[in-house]
Amino acid sequence: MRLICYYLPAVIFALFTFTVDLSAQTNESWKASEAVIEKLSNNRTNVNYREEKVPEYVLPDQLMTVGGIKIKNAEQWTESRRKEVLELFRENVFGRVPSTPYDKSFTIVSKDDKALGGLATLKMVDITISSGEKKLVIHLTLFTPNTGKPSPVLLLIDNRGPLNTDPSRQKKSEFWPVEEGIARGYAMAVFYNADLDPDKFDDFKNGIHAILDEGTRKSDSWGTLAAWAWGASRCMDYFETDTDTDSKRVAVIGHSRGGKTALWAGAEDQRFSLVISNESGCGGAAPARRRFGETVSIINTAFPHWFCLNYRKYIDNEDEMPVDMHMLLGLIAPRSLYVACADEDLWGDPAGSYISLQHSLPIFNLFKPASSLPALIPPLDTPVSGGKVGFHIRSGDHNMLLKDWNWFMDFADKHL
Ligand code: GTR
Repeated sequence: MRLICYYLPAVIFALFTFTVDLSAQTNESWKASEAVIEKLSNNRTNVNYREEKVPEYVLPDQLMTVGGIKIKNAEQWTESRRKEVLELFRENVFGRVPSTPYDKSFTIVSKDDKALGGLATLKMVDITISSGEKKLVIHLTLFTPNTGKPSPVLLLIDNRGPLNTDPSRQKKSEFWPVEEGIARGYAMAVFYNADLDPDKFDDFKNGIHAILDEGTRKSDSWGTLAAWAWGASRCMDYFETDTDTDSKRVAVIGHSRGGKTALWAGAEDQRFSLVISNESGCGGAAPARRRFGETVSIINTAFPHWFCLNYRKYIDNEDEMPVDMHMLLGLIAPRSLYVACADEDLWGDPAGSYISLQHSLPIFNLFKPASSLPALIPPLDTPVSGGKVGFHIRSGDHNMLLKDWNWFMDFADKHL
């Protein structure tokens, strides 16, 4: 489908940003290091890491309906355009959740109310999804601070395997800093994405697909990222039943493929009041049209199971997408959104992720309080936030570290 509703301010803004990036040699604004560009460009000669080689592009108008009506207020957004944009992402990027009925049940498999030296309660919860004879278990690990009242929750979509999220806390990883989260008053929750669907191209015959998919696969059937996002919502179902957690204050967090998933979970499920997406890149916060770092072509080739089949229509054809990722970010409004990137992770397009966030502001600003961001990309290791949105670029490589979490929690302190 071709959108004719491109608009002039977006062109001016894109040109302005392009100019800014080229001239942003000062300490005031982040710019990728030449050494990193060189190294990455040598490693993958067919990938663009240079700002000056970003093609001209025009982002779709997030506030113009397919029928050509300009959205002017929050009510119009919520009642018409938001639903339309959500459908466009289901149809063209992530795929649709099947409507197959299912049952779910929660079993607290173990409970230790003296975890972390008595500071927290640890619950291991089995979330069982069943349809007829078939069933699947999502293993949720949940630490809640022993404060005697419901706590806000930071729910991590773990794409790195259980070794990073050891409930016994013998093995600690900065990827999931439970002790620091509990000390700041947060319930720390995690589930392993592969419980929903193994991270491989296997014809959608296992995981939740084996339970809920019916008939032959369609061009808009859900992919693996959508299955993981659906799993985050089932964890939310559980939080609604647990008096140690405050289900009105739950953040969903993910890194990289988990960051793409967190964004989609927050778009699909408005019960999440904060979304934190770390280095989500292509298919996450980075605009497809910039073709910077990982592209629609590369991601569909390397990870053909992540998205719906329709997404392949945009391989080397990004300008025909009826959406771009600023609109995915806008689907989080009026809730809170934090986007994080890493200096050396040009594969994930930090500059592009900031551009997306800036272009999502017209959606956030249909609501009060107003959201704003500096015109220039902020300097390294300098979080910025305004209204409902926040952003940082951390020094170093592709990862999610305690430093990132501390900035996430600073933002969450104000927004959860
Ligand atoms: C890469 C992939 C990225 C990102 C990353 C990760 O190989 O190209 O899109 O998701 O993996 O999840 O760490």
